[in-house]
Amino acid sequence: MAGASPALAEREELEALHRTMARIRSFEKRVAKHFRDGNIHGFVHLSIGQEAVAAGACAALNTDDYITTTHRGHGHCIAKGAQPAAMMAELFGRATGLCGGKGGSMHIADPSLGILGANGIVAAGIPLATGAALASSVRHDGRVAISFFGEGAVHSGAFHEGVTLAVAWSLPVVFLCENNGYAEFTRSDGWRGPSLLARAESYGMPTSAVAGELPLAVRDEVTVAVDRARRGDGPSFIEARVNRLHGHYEGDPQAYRPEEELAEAHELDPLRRSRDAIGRQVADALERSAEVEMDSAVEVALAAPYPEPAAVCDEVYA
Ligand SMILES: Cc1ncc(C[n+]2csc(CCOP(=O)(O)OP(=O)(O)O)c2C)c(N)n1
Ligand SMILES: [Mg+2]
Repeated sequence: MAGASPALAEREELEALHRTMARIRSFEKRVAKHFRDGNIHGFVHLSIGQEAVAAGACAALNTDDYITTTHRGHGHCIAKGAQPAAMMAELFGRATGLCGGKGGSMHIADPSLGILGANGIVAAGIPLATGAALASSVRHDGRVAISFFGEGAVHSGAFHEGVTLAVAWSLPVVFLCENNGYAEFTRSDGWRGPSLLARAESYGMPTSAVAGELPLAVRDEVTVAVDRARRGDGPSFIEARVNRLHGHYEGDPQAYRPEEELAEAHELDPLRRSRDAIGRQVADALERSAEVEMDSAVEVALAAPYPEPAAVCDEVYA
């Protein structure tokens, strides 16, 4: 707000970030319930516990900037502006879904908002974001791309290829790695050789780490990388350390996780932290409004028709 004191401005920013996180959490709580009840088919992977990264990072972007995301992408899409009712309809397989009900959770996309897609293939969004950044650089249109991915993705050839090209051509892309400590059911601290950041640094781009439960810190760190990319100074790599509070997929009982570790992860729940920062009353109001919005998203989605059988091959390219 023009003329607002820095403390007031920061408070308003924190509230806006809490609102985004609450919307993501409410959306995914409903997805968990309807998956359990058998109303959603296929696999769903929730980002409960990781909302601050989506909220903070997308707050550093413009509407026409790009993102690519992963199998765990609901939060990134909501934070980038996707309509929850259309996302929910997609998960329920309805014709009004963002992909006409044919994609589901792992293929949510909305190109009109620069959301180039969730992706069931680990690391596949990295070269896509690099490609979008190449298009921006050729067109000189000032758009920046963020690629969200997990730490499991850095073992993939697609990571190496995407990052190498982005550095070589100084492309406007931010590689945002959400390190939640697990790739499926395997702890990620078992690899030999250099650390994640040292490995990323070896490609020749700036790297940094941020506490992924603090949305304002994420926003500030990502803003530095986005500004750099927009200036034409090339890509950056950010590691956001986060905690995944649910299983790898819904229904995963997480028997492989020690109880104390999960308890510590809950201590770092970003919404809990943020509630402390903005106060209970404000947080309650924001969370209630998110619940109402997401109840309505479910209601609208459930009332929508399934795609016509005759449309089964429409928009299918392979
Ligand atoms: C190319 C490829 N290999 C393997 C898989 C199976 N798989 C799905 S998610 C996943 C782990 C990903 O871990 P991470 O990148 O850390 O993301 P997180 O699930 O922790 O968010 C794997 C191996 C896949 N989908 N695609
Ligand atoms: Mg992981």
